[in-house]
Amino acid sequence: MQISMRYFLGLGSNLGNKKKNLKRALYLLKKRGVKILRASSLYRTQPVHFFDQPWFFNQAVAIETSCTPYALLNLIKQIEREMKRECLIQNGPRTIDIDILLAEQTVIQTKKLTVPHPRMEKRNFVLVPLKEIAADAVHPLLKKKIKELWKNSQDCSIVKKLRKEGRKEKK
Ligand code: PH2
Ligand code: MG
Ligand code: MG
Repeated sequence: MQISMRYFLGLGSNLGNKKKNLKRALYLLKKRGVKILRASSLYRTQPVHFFDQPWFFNQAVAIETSCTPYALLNLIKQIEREMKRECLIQNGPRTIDIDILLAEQTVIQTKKLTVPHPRMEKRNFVLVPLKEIAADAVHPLLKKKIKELWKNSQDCSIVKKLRKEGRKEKK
């Protein structure tokens, strides 16, 4: 029997066709045997850390895989490479960014990998999509639910849910 693990990933894109990039990243994860359990809506988000760049599209997904955290990290790096991610400035523009946010209650703090993702509790662009699919998931270090982290967030950056295509906006 193969043991599988559940993770939450954060995806972001602010170069090229952002919606298509997020879709392709999920497709490539699936192609490599990762099961997508839930996917949040897409959110248009104001850039943080490095301001002079286009707004991002961000999304959170819940996945299941037999990969260990390190194997998953390698798989993610392959996908980022395959999508020709170029990221010349730290926190700067990129076609795709896939981050491991949570790995159940696992805590990893090594040079190669930090889980839960550092600073996730300080970023609206992570908390809002994650809250949509995992409001009650618990951060293993802060011992707080995602919805509580969101309530306590000091981040003022703007996060807007993307309107679904084809649906008319109410007047
Ligand atoms: N990613 C960053 C830096 N800043 N800002 C937003 N809104 N969304 C991101 O995904 C993002 C960011 C570095 O990974
Ligand atoms: Mg990253
Ligand atoms: Mg990131």
